[in-house]
Amino acid sequence: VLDLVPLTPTIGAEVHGIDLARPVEEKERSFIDEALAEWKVLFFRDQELTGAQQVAFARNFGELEVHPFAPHLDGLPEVMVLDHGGERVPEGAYRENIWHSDVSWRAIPSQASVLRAVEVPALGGDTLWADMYAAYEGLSAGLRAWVDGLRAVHDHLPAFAASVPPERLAAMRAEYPPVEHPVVRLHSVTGRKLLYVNDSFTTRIVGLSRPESDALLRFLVRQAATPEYQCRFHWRENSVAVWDNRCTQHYANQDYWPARRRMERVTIIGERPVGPPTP
Ligand SMILES: O=C(O)CCC(=O)C(=O)O
Ligand SMILES: [Fe+2]
Repeated sequence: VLDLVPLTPTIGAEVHGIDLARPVEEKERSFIDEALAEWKVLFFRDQELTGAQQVAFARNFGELEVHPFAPHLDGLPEVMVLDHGGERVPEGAYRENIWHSDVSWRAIPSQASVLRAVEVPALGGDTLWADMYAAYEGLSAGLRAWVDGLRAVHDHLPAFAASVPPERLAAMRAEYPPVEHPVVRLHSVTGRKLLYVNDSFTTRIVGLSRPESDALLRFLVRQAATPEYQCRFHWRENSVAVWDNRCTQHYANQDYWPARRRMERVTIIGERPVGPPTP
């Protein structure tokens, strides 16, 4: 029987009583939909899944994304591979250890992701998620009213510059130029407002001077790093996390070097972010 155990008062819940390898029944799908809307990230333990089964599970929630740059499984372009280990993280390199919302540099960022742990270090390698509704609601009324009407530029270049050769980076930039999104986003399912700027990919607030933009952005992106807004998950092999990529940000802790950690992710396509109506 389906059962849910929250990890914190607002974000993160472990779900028991479902085998993700089997076709999902309608009542299970609506349970997951409702739980995800409320808890923003769901965790499932002991899910032995092939890549194809992970793809089939994720398809229940929408069309799947193929990441334009990341490595994937042979013959399964929807299964992105995150495999780190052996080497110490090079200075400035991006190992998902900066707070972010996945591919916010796309005009249509992801709706949700299904991430499975394939190989985990004996210690460390936890992932943290932040509740970006709570981050928005934690701002003062005066600041909320101001940021409600702002837009910001998102760009993959600063995050990937240190780990991608310059020629390749130029091609990526040409194919995915910077995009603009509202600083405050309305969630299409819950209708709630959330803070939609992140430390990895948001580069500028539109209409402000450079120093104004830098100062405000630094303040806003730091909200995801507030412990009160977070949950933290310790992985075991075959643990699965499903997160709503609209109202959460995440951070993969890189504390396990020189051990290896391998994850596989299937991602569901989202929609163009929409801001609150102008008053
Ligand atoms: O490896 C992780 O725990 C999360 C990595 C990440 O940022 C992602 O899968 O989007
Ligand atoms: Fe990510």
